[in-house]
Amino acid sequence: MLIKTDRDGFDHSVPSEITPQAVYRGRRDMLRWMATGAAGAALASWAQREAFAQAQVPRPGKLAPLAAAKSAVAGAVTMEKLTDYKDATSYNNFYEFGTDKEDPAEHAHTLRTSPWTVEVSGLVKKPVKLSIEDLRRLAPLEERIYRLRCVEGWSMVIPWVGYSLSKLVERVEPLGAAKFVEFTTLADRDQMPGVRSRVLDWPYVEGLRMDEAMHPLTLLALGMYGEVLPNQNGAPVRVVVPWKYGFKSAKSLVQIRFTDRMPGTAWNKAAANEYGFYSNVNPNVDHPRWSQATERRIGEDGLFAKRRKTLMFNGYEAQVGQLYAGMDLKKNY
Ligand SMILES: Nc1nc2c(c(=O)[nH]1)N[C@H]1C(S)=C(S)[C@@H](COP(=O)(O)O)O[C@H]1N2
Ligand SMILES: [Mo]
Repeated sequence: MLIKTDRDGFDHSVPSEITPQAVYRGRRDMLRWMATGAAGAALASWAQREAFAQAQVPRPGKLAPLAAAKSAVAGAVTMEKLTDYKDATSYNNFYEFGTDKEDPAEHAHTLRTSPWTVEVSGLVKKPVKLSIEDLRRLAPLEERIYRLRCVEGWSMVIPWVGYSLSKLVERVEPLGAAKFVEFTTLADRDQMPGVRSRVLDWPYVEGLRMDEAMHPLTLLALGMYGEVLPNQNGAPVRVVVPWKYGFKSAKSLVQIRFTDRMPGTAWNKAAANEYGFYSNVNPNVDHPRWSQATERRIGEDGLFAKRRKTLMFNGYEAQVGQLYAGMDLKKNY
């Protein structure tokens, strides 16, 4: 069966997604059910999409499991084919472990993820230090299937486990003066060989405007593929901001700080004319050295594989477009 998802204009041939229905309905019943047209209606329904999404997430069985319920947040589950776990864990950007895509998978085993604390501080009523165990308990864990689009022109589809960052923000009660959130990630030479090089001004810092941080799609991620995060993907805790270029999704967080000033971010400091604060995925605003109009989906990279069209806000425009109403996105790149 061919399912046309008109949202992004791509056809996805996904016979495997029919299997769960077939399993619980039985074959004859299934055929009758499909003939009535109910199948089509059900396919479009949210519940059905959820069931299919769940069925397609493989559990790699490599790390500790992290149970999660399907997310009910609008836009939090894309139906696109998942990136293979192997690709998602062997083709990474994590400059603390080196600048080659293979480096994080090769070197990140030296990262000690336990014990781990995240300090939440700055312009808040209730600053707090939280262990990873605290963070896992802070809110119910959800599975979110997000596209992640790197500024370099490739993308993946990853089933993350976590909850909206807003849950943590609400807990610390930001003051009215708090306008931005700054994320600081671990920079330890002993555990992270890449930190000895000067490619970036360590620690790796990222930031969001308060309304971006509070948007339900902004995820505090503790796992992926139903398990705790692999080190190379930012263990034990990271953010994932699906409508922004991948570098906004800071890995291995140690501090979350509320401030009244726009934080200086690692990539903006490294090349201000190439990487702005907002960094929203935008096919209409080219990077100074290359186009952002298309992308290569990891796993589709055969000789004849077509590049995909990059979508405004990475396909999350319906959910986040309002945040930027009236802003010149060419200036605020
Ligand atoms: N601390 C830290 N976080 C980081 C990076 C990094 O180098 N250091 N790279 C970013 C970039 S450029 C991308 S594309 C994503 C990649 O996430 P993934 O390896 O889980 O796909 O992580 C982001 N977070
Ligand atoms: Mo990236």
